[in-house]
Amino acid sequence: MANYKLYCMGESGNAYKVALMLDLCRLSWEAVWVDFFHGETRAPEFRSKLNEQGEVPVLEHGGKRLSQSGVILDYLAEITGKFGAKSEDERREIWRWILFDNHKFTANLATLRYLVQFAKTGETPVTEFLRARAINAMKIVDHHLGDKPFIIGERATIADLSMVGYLYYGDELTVPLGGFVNIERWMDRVKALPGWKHPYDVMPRKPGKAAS
Ligand SMILES: N[C@@H](CCC(=O)N[C@@H](CS)C(=O)NCC(=O)O)C(=O)O
Repeated sequence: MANYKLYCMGESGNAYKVALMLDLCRLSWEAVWVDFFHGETRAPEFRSKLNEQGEVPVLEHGGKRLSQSGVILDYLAEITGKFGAKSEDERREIWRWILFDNHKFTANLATLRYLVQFAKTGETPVTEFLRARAINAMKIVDHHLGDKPFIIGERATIADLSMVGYLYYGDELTVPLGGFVNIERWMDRVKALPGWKHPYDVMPRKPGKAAS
């Protein structure tokens, strides 16, 4: 029986951040598919039983139930001793980037992808606004990675797993990744970590699109 239960769906980059960490740490886990596209995260039962914030990922482990990918990553880093901080300065630097990720990087990329890819809004002033903000955030990250292989320096941490997660959805993001050379190299470095898998290969998708 798996030790960790992750409530997720393949389309969720935020859940993928946690799935990736679980796989890179070789932890035994099972995915519980959440029917996001039919409103499960908005249902009273989900909010009362799993997460009052109405979001995946949710991780259950050892009697604990955790949400917010950054908090879950921090929890797993503490338990495994992998991909975490080795000093207080590193801890602050990791959180500085996870907060930037949640506020500006993932936030804009994910909302843009949702509108164009899943809600099929077509191009609108809102998608233009979000794409411009996503590209601005990507410029900041690309510049930051100009002189270091990973977000806080020489080794991968949970800050990388948080920030890179959505980027493997590629064309679905409707943002040109091609111009961001440092980001592309960074994605390749994370991809080269033993245990890496694409999001659609680790988490179940909507019916008819099961994980391979
Ligand atoms: N900051 C949160 C964001 C989580 C999030 O936005 N999850 C999305 C799926 S990727 C969700 O469950 N949304 C449900 C909804 O908005 O109804 C995290 O990092 O865990």
